[in-house]
Order: sequence, then structure tokens, then C-alpha cells
Amino acid sequence: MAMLEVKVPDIGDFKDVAVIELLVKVGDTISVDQSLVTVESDKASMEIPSTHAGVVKEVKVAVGDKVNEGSLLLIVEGAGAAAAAPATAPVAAPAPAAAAPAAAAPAAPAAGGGLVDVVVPDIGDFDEVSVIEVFVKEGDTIRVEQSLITVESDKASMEIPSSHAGVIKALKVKLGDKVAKGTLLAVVQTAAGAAAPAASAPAVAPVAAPAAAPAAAPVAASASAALPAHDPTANKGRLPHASPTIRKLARELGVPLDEVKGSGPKGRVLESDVQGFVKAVMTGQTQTAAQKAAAPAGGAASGGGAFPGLLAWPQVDFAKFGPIERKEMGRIKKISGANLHRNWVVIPHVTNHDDADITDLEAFRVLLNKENEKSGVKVTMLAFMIKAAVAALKKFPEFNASLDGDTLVMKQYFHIGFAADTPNGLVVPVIKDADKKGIVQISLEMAELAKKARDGKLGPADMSGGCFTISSLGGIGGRYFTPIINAPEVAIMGVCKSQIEPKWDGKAFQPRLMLPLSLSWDHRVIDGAAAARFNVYFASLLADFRRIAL
Ligand code: CAO
Repeated sequence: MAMLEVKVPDIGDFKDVAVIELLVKVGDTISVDQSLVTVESDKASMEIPSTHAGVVKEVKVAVGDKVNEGSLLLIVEGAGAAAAAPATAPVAAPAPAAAAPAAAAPAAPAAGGGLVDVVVPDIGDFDEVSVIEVFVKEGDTIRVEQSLITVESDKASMEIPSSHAGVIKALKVKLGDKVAKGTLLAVVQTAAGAAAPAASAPAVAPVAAPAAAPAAAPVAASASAALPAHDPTANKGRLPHASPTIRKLARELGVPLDEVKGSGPKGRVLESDVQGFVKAVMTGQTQTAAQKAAAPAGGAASGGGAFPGLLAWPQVDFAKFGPIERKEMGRIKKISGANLHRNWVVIPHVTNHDDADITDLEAFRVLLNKENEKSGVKVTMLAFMIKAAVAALKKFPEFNASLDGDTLVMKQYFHIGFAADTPNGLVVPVIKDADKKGIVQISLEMAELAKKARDGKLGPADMSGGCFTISSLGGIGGRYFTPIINAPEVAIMGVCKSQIEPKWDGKAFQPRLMLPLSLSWDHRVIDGAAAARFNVYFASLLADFRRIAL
């Protein structure tokens, strides 16, 4: 096994470029053209590929070292003589230094001021590279050599400077576009005499190895000190210093790189920084800007929002396992589904379960219905619950509230919604001013609204303005469930089927009709003790409806 030296190839005429990342370590098996280190100049970074395959025995450079053509990078134990020079030039191509183009070349000099096209200069012989940053917008005043965009290939990124000073009249590229030499970047209105002729434009052209082995990525020649160098770490919203590998990693993980604090030289974002950011988001120590934007002040969310780190939804070919039929979800289901999803994700729900003894109330309801048989109005248990809800909202006003940022909106009206199951999906019609209505009137209105709901005839006015919702599954069955709060309300009462249970009266077990209650509440607004009291009070009203008059 031969010991081979791997050196920095001819990477153009830049000198003393800093090593900002080591991409291999002792013991690694490397292949020809594998990236070994990342170096960085003022305006470009590139990865230096290996000339040899083998096992890394020694790493001869450290982060922060300055390297030049010929600097020793590694000692590699290879299989034989030096491998053939890698043919793959990451981005670059050798544009002889002498012929290196200046900044984006103007199409036509505008001596007396006028519109000029600023195009991508000769940046080597690579075909197309992606625009990953756009630093300017229409209307911006720019200077000669000011960075306009950053482009990136597999292994290198670089900024493309302007050949002209002036005002950007039309910006012709956007993120994700592919550009090559000659691509029009911007139309710039130059001031009289302000245009920089190509010949005198500052040399910032990417240059690379002319003919020698591994043609490396382009690195900008040293920029003129007087010219405004883009500082990628300076502004949020711009991508910070990071190697193409790290940018790729960030893209794959969905990490907003401009929000990651770099711990490398000059604030460079390292792999460990990206990992730390992901960990912090996943453990809830921090949020991305997108997550914060999804939750306005006070935490009341508007929905949407990103969930970085979540696995993608499983893609299953169900037909592989048996016959299937695909059915488009109905309009109501889509709308209510989106609302329920937002409410479930955003509101910190807690659900308290309790039971109400409705033995006497049910007897009274049956009696009422018998008396009113001829009138055709059927009094339902839900109507009593609506009245009980009004009384409980009066006693516990924080349940009759909505969050508006950091402010609680306390309502002085009592509109109670009830969930109605319809062939098309779930809707919540609202009984307005339930505090001003009697049980019979509420029963009547409920029957009308439930019919309208089933017929698909509810209008927006029928479903808006609710303060509190009751979702009754009592006609169907079940014991308890966890209803989802109907935002912007802060609580919802879920009711299941009543049944006779033995209850101890101090002397003996008595058969009592017990109604299961499930109160879900928003823990940002309501405390557990208040929720328990609300349930107890609500149940006590149903147990003895005379209390409502107190
Ligand atoms: N325990 C025992 N029986 C009950 C009961 C309860 N808690 N609530 C109602 N019942 C009985 C009624 O007395 C009635 O019996 P009779 O026909 O013998 O008189 C029967 O169940 C049917 O009642 P109903 O459901 O027609 O009437 P309601 O007032 O209770 O409910 C409505 C009306 C519109 C709310 C209801 O039809 C409905 O749609 N419920 C579903 C709500 C829902 O889907 N919630 C889930 C939301 S989360 O997905």
C-alpha cells in the first residue's frame, strides 16, 4: 500500500484562502473527487476534491489554516499510484485567470445614463446553476460589484456581482431559477456617466484551475476593498455563511438556514449548528419563524404553520391490499375538517368528565312532552342543557370569552351552539340570546335549525356568533368523549347517553339516571379548578333545575 500526498490543486489565482470545514477524518475511506475540505474567500466557498482514493492516515490541515495551491491536505494510504485526476469540476471551469471576466458584463455601455442589461458573467464552463439567494429587488440602488444573487452547484456557491451602478428597473431572476453565462439578471437604470464599462469593472470573476488536475469550484478573486461586500451573516432573511454541503443538508431537513446561528469562523453555519437547531425545535426549546408566525401574540393561533421534523404522510397503494373506491370529501367535511384540525393542534385542550343526575329533570321533560303532545313541540334534554350552559357562563364568565392576542374578549351575550350531525357532515347552528328564551322556544328553534342543517340550508348567520357549544351524542350512545373546542370559543360541553346507575344515598343504593358530561376547555384561558367547578355547577343545575332561578 502506497502512502500518497493529497494537495490543493490549482484553483486559480487566489491566495491564502481559509479552510472553514474539514469534511473527512483519519480512518475515513475516501474516493477520488470526494470533497475533503471547504475553503472560503470573500464571496465564494468551495469544496476541494480528492485526487486519490484510499484510507485517510493523516489530516494535515485544521480549520482556520490558510491554504494555497500545493498545500498538503492529507496523507492517504492508497491502492497504488495516484489516481487519475478527477474529471468532475464541481462548478467551475477553468477560465484562465488572465482572461477572467469582470463582474456581470454590461450588454451595452451607457455613457450618458440609460438602461443596461446586467447579465451573468463568464463563470467557467458550467452549464446551469441554481439561484439560491436574491439580494436585491426592483427599485434598489446598487453599486458596481454589489452582490446580486448567489448561485450554487453541488459543491460550490458564489455570489454574482453587478457590472453596473444604478437603479434596478426590472429583476429578471428569482429563487430556484437556473442561470448560466449570459443569463439576464437585471435591467439597470444607470446615472449619466455612472455605468462601469466592462473593462474597468472590478475583477470578481470566479476562476479555477486552468488545465491542471482537479478543477475546483470557483472562488472569487479578492474583491476591491472599497466595494460593498455582501455580508451574508448580517441580515436575517439572507442565507448565512454555509458550505454547499450544509446548505443541502439544511434544505433536506427543512431547516431555515438564515435562522441558524453559526458557530464557525465569521459566523459560518456548521453541521453541528444545523443539528443543534433541529434538536432545539424538536424539543420545543425554540420555534422557527414560520412556527412563530402561525401563532400570533398571546399564542392564539391563526392556524397554518409548519411542523418541521414531522414525518411525511404515509403514501400507501391501498389497491395492493384489496379493492378500493376513492371518494372526494364533501365541502362541509373539508371545511369543518380544516377548522377542527387547526383547533386541535393550536388549543391546549383539557377535558374534564363528570356526571349529572337527571332523574328528576328527565321525569319533568317526559311530563312536559305528554302535556304538550297536541302542540307538537318536543322538549329535548338539550334545551335544558342550553339553559344550564347560560347560567354556568354567567357564573364563570371566563368560559364566555375569546382570546384576541394577549387580550380576553369577555362577551355579555349568550349565544349557544349545538353540534348537529347531517348527511353532509358536522355543522354547529347557534341559538342566539338563549338567556332571553324559554325551554319551549329553545326546543322549537333547535328543531328548526336541526332540520335546516339536515337539508343543507343553514346560512352563515345561523352558524355565527356562538359563545359556547354543546355537542350531544346522547341520542346515539357512548359514555364519554373529548370534544374539540369550536374556536374562537374557549370551551365545549360533550354529552353522551344517560343511563340508570346505582347511586348511594347514605342508606341504600338508588337507581338514578346519570348523564355523562365531558367538558373540554382551553388551558390558556381556563384553569383546571374553574373547569371542575363549571362541571359541578352545570351538573347541579340539571340535577335540580330550580337552581337556575337562583
Ligand atoms: N341520553 C339518553 N337519551 C338521549 C339523550 C341523552 N343524553 N339525548 C337525547 N336522547 C334521546 C332523546 O330523548 C330522543 O329520544 P326519543 O326519540 O325517545 O324522544 C333520542 O335520543 C333522539 O334525540 P335527538 O338526537 O333527536 O335529539 P337531541 O335534541 O338530543 O339532539 C341534535 C338533536 C341535532 C343535536 C342531534 O340530532 C345530533 O345531531 N346529534 C349529534 C351531534 C354530534 O354529531 N356531535 C358530535 C360532534 S363531534 O364530531
